[in-house]
Amino acid sequence: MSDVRIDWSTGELCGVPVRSKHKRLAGMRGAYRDAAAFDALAPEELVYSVQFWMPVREGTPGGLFWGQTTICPGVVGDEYFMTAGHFHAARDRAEYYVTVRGEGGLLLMDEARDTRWERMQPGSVHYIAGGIAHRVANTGDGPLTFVACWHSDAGHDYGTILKHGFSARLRKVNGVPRLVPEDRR
Ligand code: PAN
Ligand code: ZN
Repeated sequence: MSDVRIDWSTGELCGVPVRSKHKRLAGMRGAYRDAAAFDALAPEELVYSVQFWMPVREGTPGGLFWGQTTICPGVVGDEYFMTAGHFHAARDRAEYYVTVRGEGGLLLMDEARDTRWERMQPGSVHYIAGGIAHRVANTGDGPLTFVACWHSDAGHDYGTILKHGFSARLRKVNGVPRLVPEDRR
């Protein structure tokens, strides 16, 4: 019997080795476009939670990690609640995302800063190639959950996104998601 189980109806993991992290609005200052809308929301509001299983030490060559991310429904101004987003520190490391429930958008940006997006819906399988920054936005009315599998030696480069952002944002325009190019910065 494995140490970890997944509930496929929610994506939730259970088992002793499972760890979790919670991202609240206070930890995402600067990520959203509309600063006034951001300041009007409660800093302690939960944006997303991640559960993950690291069966080997971070940095182990050839190992794999498993996780699930649940993003709450919500907007900051017209921008959907989303993950911070990152490149993998080891740029050649790829990843799979698979949607469990909800509706969303996966933003994919290459190192030339070209951004495209893929719709996420239950059952959609997304291959994130190496060298591609990835961020998920919840475009639906309920929780968006996806599972992920990535290399234990991938590492996370959050700094590049913190500094330069993505070149486009997924915004709610006339009630539907639209990829809107960012002003240059
Ligand atoms: C995912 C992400 C998770 C949270 O497990 O880490 O969805 O997003 P941020 O890490 O951008 O906050 C993954 O892509 N791992 O590599
Ligand atoms: Zn990743």
